[in-house]
Amino acid sequence: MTAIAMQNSGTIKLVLLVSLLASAFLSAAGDGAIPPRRNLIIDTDLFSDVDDAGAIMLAATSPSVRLLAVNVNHPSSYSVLAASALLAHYGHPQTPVGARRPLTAAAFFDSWFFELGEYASKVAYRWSGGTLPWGHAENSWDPVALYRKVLSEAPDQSVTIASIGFFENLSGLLNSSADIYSTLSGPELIAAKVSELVVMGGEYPSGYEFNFWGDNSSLAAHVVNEWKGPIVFSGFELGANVKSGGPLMAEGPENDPVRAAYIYYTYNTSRASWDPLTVLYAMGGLGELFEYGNTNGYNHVVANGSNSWVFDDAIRNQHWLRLRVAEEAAAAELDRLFLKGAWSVPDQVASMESGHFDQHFSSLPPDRLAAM
Ligand SMILES: *[C@@H]1O[C@H](CO)[C@@H](O)[C@H](O)[C@H]1NC(C)=O
Ligand SMILES: *[C@@H]1O[C@H](CO)[C@@H](O)[C@H](O)[C@H]1NC(C)=O
Ligand SMILES: *[C@@H]1O[C@H](CO)[C@@H](O)[C@H](O)[C@H]1NC(C)=O
Ligand SMILES: *[C@@H]1O[C@H](CO)[C@@H](O)[C@H](O)[C@H]1NC(C)=O
Ligand SMILES: CC(=O)N[C@H]1CO[C@H](CO)[C@@H](O)[C@@H]1O
Ligand SMILES: [Ca+2]
Repeated sequence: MTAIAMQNSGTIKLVLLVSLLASAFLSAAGDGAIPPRRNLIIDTDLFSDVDDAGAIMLAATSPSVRLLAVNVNHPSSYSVLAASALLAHYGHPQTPVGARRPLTAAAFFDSWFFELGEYASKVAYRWSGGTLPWGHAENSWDPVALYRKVLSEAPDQSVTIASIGFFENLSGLLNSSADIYSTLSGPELIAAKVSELVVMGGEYPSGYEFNFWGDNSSLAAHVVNEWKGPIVFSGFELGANVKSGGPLMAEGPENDPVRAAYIYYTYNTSRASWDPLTVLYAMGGLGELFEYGNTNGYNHVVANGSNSWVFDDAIRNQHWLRLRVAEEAAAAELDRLFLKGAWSVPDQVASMESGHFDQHFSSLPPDRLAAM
Protein backbone atom coordinates (compact mmCIF):
# COMPACT_ATOMS: atom_id res chain seq x y z
CA MET A 1 0.00 0.00 0.00
CA THR A 2 1.45 3.39 -0.96
CA ALA A 3 1.45 6.41 1.34
CA ILE A 4 -1.00 8.21 -0.96
CA ALA A 5 -3.41 5.31 -0.87
CA MET A 6 -3.18 5.28 2.89
CA GLN A 7 -3.97 8.99 3.10
CA ASN A 8 -6.92 8.54 0.80
CA SER A 9 -8.29 5.67 2.80
CA GLY A 10 -8.49 7.96 5.82
CA THR A 11 -6.95 8.09 9.23
CA ILE A 12 -9.65 6.02 10.90
CA LYS A 13 -9.18 3.09 8.56
CA LEU A 14 -5.46 3.37 8.94
CA VAL A 15 -5.66 3.32 12.73
CA LEU A 16 -8.02 0.35 12.54
CA LEU A 17 -5.66 -1.49 10.23
CA VAL A 18 -2.66 -0.83 12.43
CA SER A 19 -4.44 -1.94 15.57
CA LEU A 20 -5.76 -5.08 13.83
CA LEU A 21 -2.27 -5.94 12.69
CA ALA A 22 -0.87 -5.25 16.14
CA SER A 23 -3.43 -7.42 17.87
CA ALA A 24 -2.95 -10.21 15.35
CA PHE A 25 0.78 -10.01 15.97
CA LEU A 26 0.38 -9.90 19.74
CA SER A 27 -2.03 -12.80 19.88
CA ALA A 28 0.23 -14.83 17.61
CA ALA A 29 3.16 -14.08 19.87
CA GLY A 30 1.04 -14.66 22.98
CA ASP A 31 -0.06 -18.08 21.77
CA GLY A 32 3.53 -18.92 21.11
CA ALA A 33 2.26 -19.41 17.56
CA ILE A 34 5.64 -19.32 15.95
CA PRO A 35 5.28 -21.59 12.93
CA PRO A 36 6.36 -25.10 13.88
CA ARG A 37 9.84 -26.11 12.85
CA ARG A 38 9.96 -28.44 9.90
CA ASN A 39 11.54 -31.84 10.61
CA LEU A 40 14.32 -32.43 8.12
CA ILE A 41 16.77 -35.25 7.36
CA ILE A 42 19.58 -34.54 4.90
CA ASP A 43 21.20 -37.32 2.84
CA THR A 44 24.42 -35.86 1.44
CA ASP A 45 27.61 -36.93 -0.33
CA LEU A 46 29.64 -33.96 1.06
CA PHE A 47 32.66 -34.88 -1.04
CA SER A 48 33.07 -33.92 -4.68
CA ASP A 49 31.24 -30.60 -4.52
CA VAL A 50 31.20 -27.92 -1.87
CA ASP A 51 27.54 -27.03 -2.33
CA ASP A 52 26.60 -29.79 0.13
CA ALA A 53 28.42 -27.81 2.82
CA GLY A 54 26.44 -24.69 1.95
CA ALA A 55 23.23 -26.70 2.03
CA ILE A 56 24.00 -28.18 5.45
CA MET A 57 24.77 -24.73 6.81
CA LEU A 58 21.42 -23.40 5.58
CA ALA A 59 19.54 -26.16 7.38
CA ALA A 60 21.69 -26.08 10.52
CA THR A 61 21.23 -22.32 10.96
CA SER A 62 17.59 -21.97 9.94
CA PRO A 63 15.17 -21.06 12.73
CA SER A 64 12.41 -22.87 10.83
CA VAL A 65 14.10 -26.29 10.72
CA ARG A 66 14.58 -29.12 13.18
CA LEU A 67 17.48 -31.08 11.71
CA LEU A 68 16.81 -34.63 12.89
CA ALA A 69 19.77 -36.41 11.31
CA VAL A 70 22.34 -36.25 8.53
CA ASN A 71 23.10 -39.38 6.51
CA VAL A 72 26.21 -39.42 4.37
CA ASN A 73 25.97 -41.34 1.11
CA HIS A 74 29.64 -41.12 0.13
CA PRO A 75 31.77 -43.70 1.96
CA SER A 76 34.75 -41.41 2.68
CA SER A 77 35.45 -41.11 6.42
CA TYR A 78 36.33 -37.46 5.79
CA SER A 79 32.82 -36.76 4.50
CA VAL A 80 31.33 -38.33 7.62
CA LEU A 81 33.62 -36.44 10.01
CA ALA A 82 33.07 -33.18 8.13
CA ALA A 83 29.31 -33.58 8.53
CA SER A 84 29.75 -33.99 12.27
CA ALA A 85 32.13 -31.01 12.43
CA LEU A 86 29.67 -28.76 10.58
CA LEU A 87 26.77 -29.81 12.79
CA ALA A 88 28.83 -29.10 15.93
CA HIS A 89 29.97 -25.69 14.68
CA TYR A 90 26.42 -24.57 13.94
CA GLY A 91 25.12 -25.59 17.36
CA HIS A 92 23.96 -29.18 16.78
CA PRO A 93 26.66 -31.24 18.51
CA GLN A 94 24.16 -34.01 19.31
CA THR A 95 22.60 -34.43 15.87
CA PRO A 96 23.33 -38.00 14.74
CA VAL A 97 25.27 -38.77 11.58
CA GLY A 98 24.87 -41.98 9.57
CA ALA A 99 27.41 -43.28 7.09
CA ARG A 100 27.34 -45.68 4.22
CA ARG A 101 29.66 -48.67 4.71
CA PRO A 102 32.36 -49.74 4.16
CA LEU A 103 34.10 -46.49 5.10
CA THR A 104 37.14 -45.49 3.05
CA ALA A 105 40.00 -42.99 3.34
CA ALA A 106 39.20 -41.53 -0.08
CA ALA A 107 40.01 -37.84 -0.55
CA PHE A 108 38.59 -35.80 -3.40
CA PHE A 109 40.91 -35.12 -6.29
CA ASP A 110 39.65 -33.20 -9.30
CA SER A 111 40.76 -35.50 -12.10
CA TRP A 112 38.19 -33.93 -14.40
CA PHE A 113 38.82 -30.17 -14.51
CA PHE A 114 42.06 -30.06 -12.45
CA GLU A 115 40.92 -26.89 -10.77
CA LEU A 116 38.81 -27.78 -7.73
CA GLY A 117 40.24 -28.40 -4.25
CA GLU A 118 39.56 -30.89 -1.47
CA TYR A 119 37.74 -29.59 1.61
CA ALA A 120 36.19 -32.45 3.59
CA SER A 121 39.32 -33.65 5.41
CA LYS A 122 40.39 -30.09 6.25
CA VAL A 123 37.01 -29.12 7.66
CA ALA A 124 36.80 -32.45 9.52
CA TYR A 125 40.22 -31.95 11.11
CA ARG A 126 40.20 -28.24 11.94
CA TRP A 127 36.58 -28.06 13.10
CA SER A 128 36.49 -31.54 14.62
CA GLY A 129 33.46 -31.98 16.86
CA GLY A 130 29.97 -33.31 17.37
CA THR A 131 29.11 -36.97 17.80
CA LEU A 132 32.03 -38.02 15.54
CA PRO A 133 35.20 -36.10 16.36
CA TRP A 134 38.32 -36.60 14.23
CA GLY A 135 39.23 -40.28 13.99
CA HIS A 136 35.81 -41.61 15.01
CA ALA A 137 33.94 -42.09 11.75
CA GLU A 138 33.35 -45.74 12.65
CA ASN A 139 31.03 -44.61 15.44
CA SER A 140 28.58 -43.23 12.89
CA TRP A 141 25.16 -44.77 12.60
CA ASP A 142 24.17 -47.31 10.02
CA PRO A 143 22.18 -44.95 7.79
CA VAL A 144 19.20 -47.24 7.41
CA ALA A 145 18.99 -47.83 11.16
CA LEU A 146 19.24 -44.07 11.69
CA TYR A 147 16.46 -43.40 9.20
CA ARG A 148 14.27 -46.01 10.90
CA LYS A 149 14.95 -44.72 14.42
CA VAL A 150 14.39 -41.06 13.59
CA LEU A 151 11.33 -41.68 11.43
CA SER A 152 9.71 -43.96 14.00
CA GLU A 153 10.12 -41.27 16.69
CA ALA A 154 8.72 -38.42 14.57
CA PRO A 155 5.06 -37.41 14.38
CA ASP A 156 3.16 -38.88 11.42
CA GLN A 157 3.57 -37.11 8.07
CA SER A 158 6.05 -34.67 9.59
CA VAL A 159 9.42 -35.43 8.02
CA THR A 160 10.97 -33.98 4.88
CA ILE A 161 13.98 -35.85 3.44
CA ALA A 162 16.39 -33.85 1.28
CA SER A 163 18.54 -36.09 -0.92
CA ILE A 164 21.55 -34.14 -2.21
CA GLY A 165 23.80 -36.94 -3.40
CA PHE A 166 23.54 -40.65 -4.09
CA PHE A 167 20.89 -43.23 -3.27
CA GLU A 168 22.43 -46.14 -1.34
CA ASN A 169 20.90 -45.22 1.98
CA LEU A 170 17.45 -44.40 0.65
CA SER A 171 17.41 -47.61 -1.35
CA GLY A 172 18.38 -49.44 1.84
CA LEU A 173 15.52 -47.70 3.69
CA LEU A 174 13.03 -48.76 1.00
CA ASN A 175 14.27 -52.35 1.29
CA SER A 176 14.26 -52.41 5.09
CA SER A 177 11.96 -54.51 7.23
CA ALA A 178 10.72 -54.47 10.85
CA ASP A 179 13.44 -53.95 13.46
CA ILE A 180 13.87 -52.76 17.05
CA TYR A 181 12.71 -49.26 16.05
CA SER A 182 9.54 -50.06 14.17
CA THR A 183 7.35 -52.96 13.19
CA LEU A 184 6.72 -51.28 9.83
CA SER A 185 8.46 -52.19 6.60
CA GLY A 186 10.50 -49.48 4.86
CA PRO A 187 7.68 -48.46 2.48
CA GLU A 188 5.14 -48.49 5.35
CA LEU A 189 7.38 -46.36 7.56
CA ILE A 190 7.93 -43.89 4.71
CA ALA A 191 4.19 -43.70 4.05
CA ALA A 192 3.49 -43.04 7.73
CA LYS A 193 6.18 -40.46 8.48
CA VAL A 194 7.59 -38.79 5.38
CA SER A 195 5.66 -35.83 4.03
CA GLU A 196 7.98 -35.17 1.10
CA LEU A 197 11.16 -36.45 -0.52
CA VAL A 198 13.14 -33.65 -2.16
CA VAL A 199 15.75 -34.89 -4.62
CA MET A 200 18.62 -33.07 -6.27
CA GLY A 201 19.18 -35.21 -9.34
CA GLY A 202 18.30 -35.54 -13.00
CA GLU A 203 17.39 -32.91 -15.55
CA TYR A 204 13.88 -31.78 -16.45
CA PRO A 205 11.91 -32.74 -18.33
CA SER A 206 14.67 -35.19 -19.29
CA GLY A 207 18.44 -35.57 -19.17
CA TYR A 208 21.48 -37.30 -17.74
CA GLU A 209 22.84 -35.91 -14.47
CA PHE A 210 25.65 -36.90 -12.07
CA ASN A 211 23.68 -37.75 -8.91
CA PHE A 212 21.72 -40.35 -10.88
CA TRP A 213 24.61 -41.87 -12.88
CA GLY A 214 27.70 -40.94 -10.84
CA ASP A 215 27.65 -43.70 -8.24
CA ASN A 216 25.15 -46.52 -8.63
CA SER A 217 22.52 -45.63 -11.19
CA SER A 218 20.42 -48.72 -10.55
CA LEU A 219 19.91 -47.56 -6.96
CA ALA A 220 18.90 -44.08 -8.19
CA ALA A 221 16.39 -45.83 -10.45
CA HIS A 222 15.22 -48.01 -7.57
CA VAL A 223 14.50 -45.05 -5.28
CA VAL A 224 12.96 -42.71 -7.83
CA ASN A 225 10.85 -45.35 -9.55
CA GLU A 226 9.64 -47.14 -6.41
CA TRP A 227 9.03 -44.23 -3.99
CA LYS A 228 5.28 -43.91 -3.51
CA GLY A 229 4.96 -40.63 -1.60
CA PRO A 230 5.29 -37.05 -2.86
CA ILE A 231 8.64 -36.22 -4.51
CA VAL A 232 9.97 -32.87 -5.68
CA PHE A 233 12.99 -32.82 -7.99
CA SER A 234 15.64 -30.17 -8.28
CA GLY A 235 17.37 -30.72 -11.61
CA PHE A 236 20.77 -29.85 -12.97
CA GLU A 237 19.31 -26.85 -14.77
CA LEU A 238 17.86 -25.29 -11.59
CA GLY A 239 21.12 -24.54 -9.80
CA ALA A 240 23.79 -24.72 -12.50
CA ASN A 241 23.83 -20.99 -13.20
CA VAL A 242 22.97 -19.77 -9.71
CA LYS A 243 26.45 -18.83 -8.49
CA SER A 244 26.71 -18.39 -4.74
CA GLY A 245 29.35 -18.29 -2.01
CA GLY A 246 31.27 -15.16 -3.08
CA PRO A 247 29.97 -12.87 -0.30
CA LEU A 248 30.45 -15.63 2.30
CA MET A 249 34.10 -15.97 1.26
CA ALA A 250 34.59 -12.20 1.15
CA GLU A 251 32.63 -11.09 4.23
CA GLY A 252 32.01 -14.21 6.30
CA PRO A 253 33.56 -14.88 9.70
CA GLU A 254 37.19 -15.95 9.53
CA ASN A 255 36.45 -19.08 11.56
CA ASP A 256 33.48 -20.26 9.53
CA PRO A 257 33.98 -23.84 8.23
CA VAL A 258 31.69 -23.47 5.23
CA ARG A 259 33.46 -20.27 4.20
CA ALA A 260 36.73 -22.19 4.44
CA ALA A 261 35.26 -25.11 2.48
CA TYR A 262 34.22 -22.79 -0.35
CA ILE A 263 37.71 -21.25 -0.41
CA TYR A 264 39.45 -24.65 -0.41
CA TYR A 265 37.18 -25.97 -3.13
CA THR A 266 36.66 -23.02 -5.44
CA TYR A 267 39.74 -20.86 -4.79
CA ASN A 268 37.39 -17.94 -4.23
CA THR A 269 35.03 -18.37 -7.14
CA SER A 270 31.28 -18.44 -6.64
CA ARG A 271 29.84 -21.90 -7.16
CA ALA A 272 26.74 -23.49 -8.69
CA SER A 273 23.94 -23.90 -6.14
CA TRP A 274 22.28 -27.25 -6.77
CA ASP A 275 22.21 -28.47 -3.18
CA PRO A 276 21.55 -25.15 -1.39
CA LEU A 277 18.53 -24.47 -3.61
CA THR A 278 17.27 -28.01 -2.99
CA VAL A 279 17.54 -27.62 0.77
CA LEU A 280 16.03 -24.13 0.62
CA TYR A 281 12.94 -25.64 -1.00
CA ALA A 282 12.95 -28.54 1.48
CA MET A 283 12.99 -26.03 4.36
CA GLY A 284 10.42 -23.55 3.16
CA GLY A 285 8.44 -24.88 0.21
CA LEU A 286 7.87 -22.91 -2.99
CA GLY A 287 8.01 -19.50 -1.30
CA GLU A 288 8.88 -16.64 -3.61
CA LEU A 289 11.80 -18.33 -5.34
CA PHE A 290 10.29 -21.49 -6.79
CA GLU A 291 7.39 -22.81 -8.81
CA TYR A 292 6.61 -26.25 -10.19
CA GLY A 293 7.58 -26.95 -13.78
CA ASN A 294 4.73 -29.44 -14.29
CA THR A 295 1.23 -30.14 -13.09
CA ASN A 296 1.14 -33.91 -13.53
CA GLY A 297 3.17 -37.00 -14.27
CA TYR A 298 6.21 -38.69 -12.81
CA ASN A 299 9.94 -39.02 -13.21
CA HIS A 300 11.36 -42.24 -14.64
CA VAL A 301 15.03 -43.23 -14.27
CA VAL A 302 16.49 -45.99 -16.45
CA ALA A 303 19.37 -48.28 -15.48
CA ASN A 304 22.10 -46.04 -16.93
CA GLY A 305 20.87 -43.11 -14.80
CA SER A 306 19.21 -41.01 -17.47
CA ASN A 307 15.77 -39.70 -16.56
CA SER A 308 12.70 -38.53 -18.39
CA TRP A 309 9.37 -37.15 -17.30
CA VAL A 310 6.29 -39.22 -18.10
CA PHE A 311 3.31 -36.89 -18.42
CA ASP A 312 0.42 -38.81 -16.87
CA ASP A 313 -2.68 -36.96 -15.77
CA ALA A 314 -3.43 -39.54 -13.08
CA ILE A 315 -0.20 -38.81 -11.12
CA ARG A 316 -0.21 -35.55 -9.15
CA ASN A 317 2.34 -36.01 -6.38
CA GLN A 318 5.60 -35.50 -8.29
CA HIS A 319 6.99 -32.18 -9.46
CA TRP A 320 10.17 -30.61 -10.69
CA LEU A 321 11.21 -27.14 -9.59
CA ARG A 322 11.73 -24.01 -11.64
CA LEU A 323 12.95 -20.62 -10.51
CA ARG A 324 10.34 -17.86 -10.34
CA VAL A 325 13.05 -15.22 -10.09
CA ALA A 326 16.21 -14.40 -12.02
CA GLU A 327 19.21 -16.61 -11.28
CA GLU A 328 21.04 -13.59 -9.82
CA ALA A 329 18.17 -12.99 -7.40
CA ALA A 330 18.21 -16.62 -6.26
CA ALA A 331 21.98 -16.40 -5.75
CA ALA A 332 21.57 -13.17 -3.76
CA GLU A 333 19.07 -14.85 -1.46
CA LEU A 334 21.41 -17.80 -0.86
CA ASP A 335 24.30 -15.43 -0.20
CA ARG A 336 22.18 -13.48 2.28
CA LEU A 337 21.27 -16.70 4.10
CA PHE A 338 24.86 -18.00 4.05
CA LEU A 339 26.11 -14.81 5.70
CA LYS A 340 23.23 -14.70 8.16
CA GLY A 341 23.85 -18.35 9.09
CA ALA A 342 27.59 -17.92 9.45
CA TRP A 343 27.21 -14.85 11.66
CA SER A 344 24.51 -16.47 13.77
CA VAL A 345 27.19 -18.54 15.52
CA PRO A 346 28.41 -16.72 18.66
CA ASP A 347 31.93 -15.30 18.88
CA GLN A 348 32.75 -15.03 15.21
CA VAL A 349 35.57 -12.79 14.01
CA ALA A 350 35.26 -10.87 10.79
CA SER A 351 37.58 -11.79 7.97
CA MET A 352 39.83 -8.95 6.82
CA GLU A 353 37.93 -6.54 4.66
CA SER A 354 40.10 -7.28 1.65
CA GLY A 355 42.89 -9.67 0.85
CA HIS A 356 41.25 -12.21 3.15
CA PHE A 357 41.82 -14.95 0.61
CA ASP A 358 45.55 -14.31 0.35
CA GLN A 359 45.72 -13.89 4.08
CA HIS A 360 44.01 -17.21 4.67
CA PHE A 361 46.54 -19.03 2.54
CA SER A 362 49.55 -17.02 3.66
CA SER A 363 49.01 -18.49 7.14
CA LEU A 364 49.87 -21.90 5.69
CA PRO A 365 53.44 -23.23 5.79
CA PRO A 366 55.52 -22.14 2.76
CA ASP A 367 55.79 -25.67 1.35
CA ARG A 368 51.99 -25.94 1.28
CA LEU A 369 51.79 -22.58 -0.44
CA ALA A 370 54.31 -23.67 -3.05
CA ALA A 371 52.25 -26.80 -3.68
CA MET A 372 49.30 -24.63 -4.59
C1 LIG B 1 16.91 -52.92 -2.76
O1 LIG B 1 16.15 -53.84 -3.54
C2 LIG B 1 16.21 -53.58 -4.95
C3 LIG B 1 15.16 -54.43 -5.63
O2 LIG B 1 15.04 -55.68 -5.03
C4 LIG B 1 17.61 -53.85 -5.40
O3 LIG B 1 17.71 -53.65 -6.79
C5 LIG B 1 18.55 -52.91 -4.66
O4 LIG B 1 19.88 -53.20 -5.00
C6 LIG B 1 18.38 -53.00 -3.16
N1 LIG B 1 19.08 -51.92 -2.52
C7 LIG B 1 20.15 -52.07 -1.77
C8 LIG B 1 20.76 -50.86 -1.19
O5 LIG B 1 20.65 -53.17 -1.54
C1 LIG C 1 24.62 -51.13 -6.98
O1 LIG C 1 24.16 -51.49 -5.69
C2 LIG C 1 23.66 -52.81 -5.59
C3 LIG C 1 23.14 -53.01 -4.20
O2 LIG C 1 24.09 -52.69 -3.24
C4 LIG C 1 24.78 -53.78 -5.95
O3 LIG C 1 24.28 -55.10 -5.91
C5 LIG C 1 25.33 -53.47 -7.30
O4 LIG C 1 26.45 -54.30 -7.57
C6 LIG C 1 25.76 -52.02 -7.39
N1 LIG C 1 26.16 -51.71 -8.74
C7 LIG C 1 27.29 -51.09 -9.02
C8 LIG C 1 27.53 -50.78 -10.44
O5 LIG C 1 28.09 -50.77 -8.14
C1 LIG D 1 37.18 -13.13 -3.72
O1 LIG D 1 35.84 -12.98 -4.10
C2 LIG D 1 35.24 -11.79 -3.63
C3 LIG D 1 33.76 -11.84 -3.95
O2 LIG D 1 33.52 -12.36 -5.22
C4 LIG D 1 35.95 -10.59 -4.23
O3 LIG D 1 35.38 -9.42 -3.70
C5 LIG D 1 37.39 -10.68 -3.88
O4 LIG D 1 38.09 -9.64 -4.51
C6 LIG D 1 38.00 -12.00 -4.27
N1 LIG D 1 39.36 -12.06 -3.79
C7 LIG D 1 40.36 -12.60 -4.48
C8 LIG D 1 41.68 -12.58 -3.81
O5 LIG D 1 40.18 -13.06 -5.58
C1 LIG E 1 20.49 -44.51 -21.32
O1 LIG E 1 19.57 -45.47 -21.75
C2 LIG E 1 18.50 -44.97 -22.56
C3 LIG E 1 17.56 -46.08 -22.95
O2 LIG E 1 17.34 -46.99 -21.93
C4 LIG E 1 19.05 -44.32 -23.81
O3 LIG E 1 18.00 -43.73 -24.54
C5 LIG E 1 20.06 -43.25 -23.43
O4 LIG E 1 20.69 -42.78 -24.61
C6 LIG E 1 21.13 -43.81 -22.49
N1 LIG E 1 21.94 -42.67 -22.06
C7 LIG E 1 23.26 -42.74 -21.99
C8 LIG E 1 23.95 -41.46 -21.60
O5 LIG E 1 23.89 -43.74 -22.22
C1 LIG F 1 25.29 -49.67 -1.49
C2 LIG F 1 25.32 -49.48 0.00
O1 LIG F 1 26.36 -49.31 0.59
N1 LIG F 1 24.15 -49.48 0.58
C3 LIG F 1 24.03 -49.45 2.00
C4 LIG F 1 23.04 -48.42 2.50
O2 LIG F 1 22.86 -48.58 3.84
C5 LIG F 1 22.53 -49.89 4.26
C6 LIG F 1 22.49 -49.87 5.73
O3 LIG F 1 23.70 -49.39 6.21
C7 LIG F 1 23.51 -50.95 3.85
O4 LIG F 1 23.04 -52.22 4.18
C8 LIG F 1 23.67 -50.86 2.38
O5 LIG F 1 24.70 -51.74 2.01
CA1 LIG G 1 25.79 -33.22 -3.25
